[in-house]
Amino acid sequence: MSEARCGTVALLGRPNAGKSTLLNALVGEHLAIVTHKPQTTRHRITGIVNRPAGQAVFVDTPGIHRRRDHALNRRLNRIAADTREGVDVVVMLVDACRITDEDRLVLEMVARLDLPRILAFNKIDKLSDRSVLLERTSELTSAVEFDAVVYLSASKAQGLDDLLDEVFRHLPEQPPLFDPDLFTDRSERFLASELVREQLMLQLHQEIPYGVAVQIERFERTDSRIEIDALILVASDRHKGMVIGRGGQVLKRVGKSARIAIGELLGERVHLELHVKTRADWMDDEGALDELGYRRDA
Ligand SMILES: Nc1nc2c(ncn2[C@@H]2O[C@H](COP(=O)(O)OP(=O)(O)OP(=O)(O)O)[C@@H](O)[C@H]2O)c(=O)[nH]1
Ligand SMILES: [Mg+2]
Repeated sequence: MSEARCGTVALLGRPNAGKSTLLNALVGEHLAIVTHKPQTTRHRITGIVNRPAGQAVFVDTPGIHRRRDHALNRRLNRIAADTREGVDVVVMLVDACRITDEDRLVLEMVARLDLPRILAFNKIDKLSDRSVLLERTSELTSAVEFDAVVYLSASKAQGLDDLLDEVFRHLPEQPPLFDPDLFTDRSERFLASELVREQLMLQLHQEIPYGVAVQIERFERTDSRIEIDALILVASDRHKGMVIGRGGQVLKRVGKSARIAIGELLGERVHLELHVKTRADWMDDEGALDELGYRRDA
């Protein structure tokens, strides 16, 4: 009988390809935030997947994109591009419905990594005609050699075992890196801040969601619940007004949905207080970006 395998798997792809949805489907928890808006993920997030074959430690990354308008956007690309330390396998995820210039940018990046590569087409549930996959597969695999190609739907949990089979085939034989009871290496504080940001991204419009960041100021367990104070940073006073909303309605909705999501993830009762503060143009302030943890080495 062969020994169990274990290793780290980087998920790379353009914004909106479905990387975070895939991470959540593999782990079975709402670990990484997901929205229909591009550039939702801003940090590397580890999701630990245990199977009889071994342990695969997936790393979700920010979408690789062409926007260069803020220091934040440039950092997001670097966070993704620098995901190679300790990585054993790279999965390039594409939206099967269309291949874009940003996918080609990811392809160039993946080609430079001297690692086993898997090409994964996501969202196949949206394709009425699957014959287009042949052409799209040959476009990408003629540019770069892949060790395997898989087709899946992250949101419908289809094709996940095919992906895992290929992943485990390329992982080294070694004991698990993490305690099998863990599903991430991220702290509860971090997960809570992200679930607040997810609601802000979903409930705000146009450019405002991109100018919002969340910091947890207090995270305390009492006998009966977790008490959390979160600070929402916005880039201007105008945005502050929109985050609060008329009569505080927007903030109230965000707070309620985030409280429920945090409670579900952590399996405990949660009390959540939200505060909003303007920090002018923080997305272009390198000091603020460091403080908020948007670091390449994080
Ligand atoms: N129909 C369908 N939609 C999907 C699938 N996977 C993801 N989506 C949707 O695609 C959108 C983007 O998903 P995310 O998981 O946030 O994408 P991402 O690659 O993490 O995006 P960034 O964090 O911005 O880089 C969301 O609206 C998802 O619900 C799928 O398999 N099928
Ligand atoms: Mg994401």
